[in-house]
Amino acid sequence: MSAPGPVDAQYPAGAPGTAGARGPAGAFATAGAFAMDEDWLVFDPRPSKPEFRLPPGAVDAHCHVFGPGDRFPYAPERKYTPCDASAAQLFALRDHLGFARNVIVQATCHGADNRAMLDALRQSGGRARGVATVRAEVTDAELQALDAAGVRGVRFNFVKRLVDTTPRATLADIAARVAELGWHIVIYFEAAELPELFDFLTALPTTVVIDHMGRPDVAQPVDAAEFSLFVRLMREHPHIWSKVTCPERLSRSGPPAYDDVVPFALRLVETFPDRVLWGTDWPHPNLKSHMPDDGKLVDFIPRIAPTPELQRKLLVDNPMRLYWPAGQPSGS
Ligand code: 0GY
Repeated sequence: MSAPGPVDAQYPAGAPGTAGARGPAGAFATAGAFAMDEDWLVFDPRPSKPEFRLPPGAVDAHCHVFGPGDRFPYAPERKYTPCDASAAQLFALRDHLGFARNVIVQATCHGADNRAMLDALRQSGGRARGVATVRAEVTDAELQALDAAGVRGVRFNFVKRLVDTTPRATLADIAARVAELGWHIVIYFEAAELPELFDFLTALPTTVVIDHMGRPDVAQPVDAAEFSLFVRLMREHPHIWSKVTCPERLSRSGPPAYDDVVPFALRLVETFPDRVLWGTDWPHPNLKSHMPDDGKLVDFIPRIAPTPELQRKLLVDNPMRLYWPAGQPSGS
């Protein structure tokens, strides 16, 4: 970790609605009271305006807020210290890209201290839902309070560079409790872990949403054993969904086309059109090779969801069913 750099420039917004315009405007910061990691890549402060027009009501179903560290300190047990990435910056990006809503996933740098995410939900005026991290000791009253604040899921993280291991029995206990609230479980793991996790995932008592297609090795053919197991998991278990996210994280061929990720995401969108979600993953933690232009990430969507119907399911119908089901007031 190093001293924070003077990354505080103001960026003028481009002409709204202009292809290639740069925005959103506003300062982006370092880690406030903290020093972001020396090799941390800061999100693009002026993403382009996407050429792809998102359908009305589109949901960015995977994004995070970080800090600001001086208000919402990073967790002592964190494995990285990011740059600050505030709710205001996230909502400016939402508007710039043309999304209507966000699903804010608790990031591991905040551990099980959900305050930054909850503050963002409050600021969203009902236009964001949350996925929390909770520990075994969480009380029923605390879970109820999270629910009232707009949390609809918990995240179990198996990526060893991000978290220390939590015993499966503890996770199963948490899963049983949140299932009673109608929440789902978001799972993050590396593809190599799937064989070992398979039975645990299929036994979970509620909807399971897997991050980033289970992180396939996209250098392998889409029909190779590794990704075939992931497809089998979804085919045989209708409670399992996937986020078709993070070409920038998975690609070896690189930006802006991320060609090698297309067959994997396309396979899931076409095979399971009612169980896929899409999100930006802003502010893109722990990328080392490059920082994506979020406008170009949106332009990737029609390559993996080629028809208006698939796009509407991916971006509107599916996330709305999971996070804003009919009958629940949209402002709560
Ligand atoms: C992601 C991916 C990563 C990090 C986190 O919570 C997190 O720290 O999710 C990663 O480093 O791969 O989904 O944002």
